[in-house]
Amino acid sequence: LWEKYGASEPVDKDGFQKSFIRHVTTTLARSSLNVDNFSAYQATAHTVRDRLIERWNVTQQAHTLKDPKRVYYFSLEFLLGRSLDNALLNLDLKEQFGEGVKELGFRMEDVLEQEVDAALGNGGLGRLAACYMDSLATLDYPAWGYGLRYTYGIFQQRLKDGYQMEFPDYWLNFDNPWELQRLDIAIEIRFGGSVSKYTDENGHIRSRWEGGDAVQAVAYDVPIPGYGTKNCINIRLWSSKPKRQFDLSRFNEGEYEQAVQEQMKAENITAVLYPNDNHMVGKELRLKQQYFWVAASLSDIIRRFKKTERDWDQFPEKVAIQLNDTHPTLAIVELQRILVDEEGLNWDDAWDIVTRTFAFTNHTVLPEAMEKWPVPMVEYLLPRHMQIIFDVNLFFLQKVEQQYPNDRDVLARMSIIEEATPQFVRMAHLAVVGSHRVNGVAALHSNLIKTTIFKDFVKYFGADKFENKTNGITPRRWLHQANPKLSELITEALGHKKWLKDLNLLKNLEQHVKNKDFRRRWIAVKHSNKVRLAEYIKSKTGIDVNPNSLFDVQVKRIHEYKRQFMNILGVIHRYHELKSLTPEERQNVVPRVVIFGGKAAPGYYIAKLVIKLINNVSAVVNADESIEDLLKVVFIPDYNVSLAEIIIPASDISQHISTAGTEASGTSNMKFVLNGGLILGTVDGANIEIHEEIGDDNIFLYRNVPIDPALQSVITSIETGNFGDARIFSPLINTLTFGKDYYLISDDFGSYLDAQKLVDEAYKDQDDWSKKSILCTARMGFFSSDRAIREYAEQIWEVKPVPVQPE
Ligand code: 26M
Repeated sequence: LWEKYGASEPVDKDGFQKSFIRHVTTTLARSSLNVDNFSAYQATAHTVRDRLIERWNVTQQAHTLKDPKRVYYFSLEFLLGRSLDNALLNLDLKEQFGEGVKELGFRMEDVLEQEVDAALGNGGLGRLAACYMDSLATLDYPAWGYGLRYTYGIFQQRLKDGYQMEFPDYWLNFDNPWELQRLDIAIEIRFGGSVSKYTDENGHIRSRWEGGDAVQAVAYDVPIPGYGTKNCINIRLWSSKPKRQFDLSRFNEGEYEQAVQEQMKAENITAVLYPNDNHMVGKELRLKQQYFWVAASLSDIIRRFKKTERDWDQFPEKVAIQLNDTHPTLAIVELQRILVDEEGLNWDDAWDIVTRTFAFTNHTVLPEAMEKWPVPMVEYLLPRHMQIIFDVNLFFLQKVEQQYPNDRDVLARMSIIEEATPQFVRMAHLAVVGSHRVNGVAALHSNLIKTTIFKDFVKYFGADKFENKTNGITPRRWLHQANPKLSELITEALGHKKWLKDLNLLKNLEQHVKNKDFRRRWIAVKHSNKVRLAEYIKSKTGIDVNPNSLFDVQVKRIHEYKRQFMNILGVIHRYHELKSLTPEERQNVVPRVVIFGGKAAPGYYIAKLVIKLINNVSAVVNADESIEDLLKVVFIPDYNVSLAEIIIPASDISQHISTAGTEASGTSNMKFVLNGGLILGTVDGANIEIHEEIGDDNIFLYRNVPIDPALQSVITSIETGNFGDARIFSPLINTLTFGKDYYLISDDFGSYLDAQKLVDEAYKDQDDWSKKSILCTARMGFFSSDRAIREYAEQIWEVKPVPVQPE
């Protein structure tokens, strides 16, 4: 019967329509007269979901049979965005299903627009995890992601009077076709309680963690299809629920209501994504999230491992766990606890298994982003883990002392415990000590961590433990999906689609640079993407922008180190200059549209003030008829993955102007260049490697030089009240003048303006610009996340692809 009825449904146009109608009728319980765009989206999504589930089953079955070493990517954030278009393209169903949708009376664009983003991440780190899942699936790796299923994703941003307002992102309001609920997979997670000692049958003294409160972790699986393969991997997201059974004594004591109230608190754990990017907040609930997540994930992995009845010492030969930043560091402690307390291994054997299992990626050197947790808080929530951390530290420091006798300073510097009042646990130190590999995310950053925050550890463990894995992005979403016209042009020019799986093949575009017609078509694609963005800007902000202008874009989280402030100061300077030009001089000006987008953490006062300044400048400049189309300033609200897919392909120049040494990598820089946009940037993060790949002529990098007088007149202008009430901006101005100007805006302003002049000059020669643009795209092969994932797989995880057999 399984053979007779279990075959998958056909994926042609007819098969699609049949399934669509079945889902409208049964899943949505609607009639043919009652199908709006949203219902059409749901029915299409469910049809695709069915296909995904088939692949998911086949893949997981193949992996179970083969039992290869698997890799588990632990990330508190997966910033997936929308799934429908991506799944249609990766499964190569877009054409058939598109026709099917059209015949049913809908436009595919409208249908795709209905989907809400899965925004379970803040920015770079979360989106990187999503790109890596796409590459793991595409390259046939036996991989799973583990994360949390937040009820509320990153907040929605709206503007009121130029100020950021935050609104809850209740993304599960309607059903989510991209997840499979697994009510059968529910794991109890304990908090609090106490530790008791006992003597086991061999006379060894052991510890037992008892009491406390327990909640349940319920699994939700998100299938991730690869491109051009049957492989479909899984992201398992945990949701917190009350235990099914609760404290009966409470009932007996007549405290039913209170007992129910207690249970309801369980749901808080996975309620909300913390909206801080590159900033540590020491909230107890955040620590609970971290433990809840790693404990559930490890228990799941261990259950899978135990089915094969292997010895524990083979665990690292079957399991590689990658820690996406320090957020999952407690997994190191939890595995040690399970091995020692529950499985009865001795400490050293257990620790050897632990360190061979984990590897750790660092994403930042900013001091305020380094995770550290107060010892009393850890002790209270996780008493046994706190003991283990102290023991790990003790044994570690004993070995350090052997290597450097009588050097008390080195012990204090390297200790996992910061000796303050109260004491703190330094999660980065714990992650380094508990992993066999540590990596940074771009060449400069990886060198920086070796010479600064991890300097002592490099000396102690040896340099081989520390590696670079330059970030990458998936060309499927960030070119093929976001820029279909450019993708088509590239495929036509190269004569194949293989470049989507082997991005180095884009090199062959270089030979088309000399073809005038190709250049013309290349520019035409960029222009149509700019028209698309101009329409979006008009519809959301009411601002008219001319698509013939130079589109200058800075979209990313708002943070002082990223220096959106410097950008807007530069815009004010440009505005002043424009106003002083004679009519003849104006003839020579390149019209510009300066586009900003990005969220500020809700508690980040200065970042929010930058948004307000941008909006005030926008209001003044856009209303000034005397400068016509020569300058427009736009802040696009609620920047997210779906918006990035519209903005990035429309950019002529984008800004990546962090203070040197602060942006670990940046990944949007790669997305812009891949889409034929040039970049204006500082010598920082992955900008350096992008420069190496694409060459001097195709990037505008600038270096630090001493303070510039132009900055003073801009500041004076704000202080005079030219951009609204000057008083509200004084804290922002103070960061430059009274403070330390920590992010060096004053030092870099002059050279920044010089670089902007070069951009204007270069843009005047449109034909030459088109050559630069083509070369940019052609030389971006290195920045595919496929390359990055292969490096991780071969050099850190030692996992091999497991191709899923074609049916
Ligand atoms: C930590 C504690 C409490 C609450 C939130 C956090 C937290 C959340 C996100 C800390 C950092 C978070 O993300 C940092 C991040 O996105 N870093 C970026 O990582 C990218 C991928 O490697 C790099 O390209 C960026 O340069 C880097 O800033």
